[in-house]
Amino acid sequence: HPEWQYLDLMRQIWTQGDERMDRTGVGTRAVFGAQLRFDLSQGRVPLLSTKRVYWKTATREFLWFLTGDTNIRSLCAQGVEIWTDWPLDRYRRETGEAISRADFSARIVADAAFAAQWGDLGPVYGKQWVDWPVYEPAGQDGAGGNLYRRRAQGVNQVAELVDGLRRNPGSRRHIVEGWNVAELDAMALPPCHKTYQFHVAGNRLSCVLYQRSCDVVLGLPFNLWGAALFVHMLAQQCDLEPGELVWMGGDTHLYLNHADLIEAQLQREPSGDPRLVIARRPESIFDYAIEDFAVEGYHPQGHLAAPVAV
Ligand code: DHF
Ligand code: TMP
Repeated sequence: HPEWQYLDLMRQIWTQGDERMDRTGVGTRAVFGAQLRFDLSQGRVPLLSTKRVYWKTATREFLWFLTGDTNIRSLCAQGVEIWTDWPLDRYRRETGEAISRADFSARIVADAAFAAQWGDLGPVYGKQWVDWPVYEPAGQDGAGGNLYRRRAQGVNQVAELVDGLRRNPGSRRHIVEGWNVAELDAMALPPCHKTYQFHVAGNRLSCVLYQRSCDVVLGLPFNLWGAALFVHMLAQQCDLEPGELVWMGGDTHLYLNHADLIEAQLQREPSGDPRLVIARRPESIFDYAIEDFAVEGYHPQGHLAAPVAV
């Protein structure tokens, strides 16, 4: 079963990883450099069966990236709270107010001005994917220095990807990049799933995802799902068949406060063969809605909750 790859990686990190302190202060065990491969043919998806993964939440996050939005407001309005902790942390630090996460999220939804001030994550995935900034020369200042103006519309990497896959499938340049070096400082978190490269062989569309930093318990199940979803959507839009997902991790880690979940999940055995069904073929890659997606044959074992390291 393909999920053994995930469990084997988890076990390997847990038993042999290097224990080190990390940015969040929680501490991790980590390996550097890892690879997983998944067959995506016939609707197959790398959706874990050894715990319930909220694939609709992950899908809502992915569709939010495609809108270019970087504010958590529309996620919170849909009941998706996976990004709330970072703006909440900033709000608490800067105002000293001891607001609960639920109250913060409710205020983000109710109050547009509050959301504009406190709900934005900076130029994270969505912004870079569909509106990577472009600067053009705009004359000189009084001292003879060059001036630049930001173009109203940046590069839509996703639109160009679809176009490229259709026009020139054999290209080795089908890349969506999140790592905008000049803007990292303005992001709440620099991108983890930073590079997606696509490849067409025959009529099969495959993807390599490079993830520089990976929380194997909370992040990876969502990231595998997101990448697989991306391939299935692109294949549909470009009249290709989904091929393979190759996931590559840089710092691939387990947080020490996930010990109970890890011990429990490593006792479980994978089963089943879930398939993604996309109900219709939208006009473009930007026109999918959550209702368009269903998963058949998903019968996971129970959810295992774990705290997220902020
Ligand atoms: N920071 C860290 N330390 N790990 C992450 O995985 C992570 N992921 C981020 C942002 N920062 C991060 C964005 N993605 C969850 C899943 C994905 C995600 C953030 C959080 C999460 O908490 N998942 C839980 C609950 C999901 C829910 O209640 O909807 C899970 O069990 O899957
Ligand atoms: P870092 O920026 O210090 O590497 O911390 C980011 C943490 O978030 C790290 O544990 C990896 C995790 N993460 C994922 O695994 N997947 C994701 O999609 C995101 C946004 C974060």
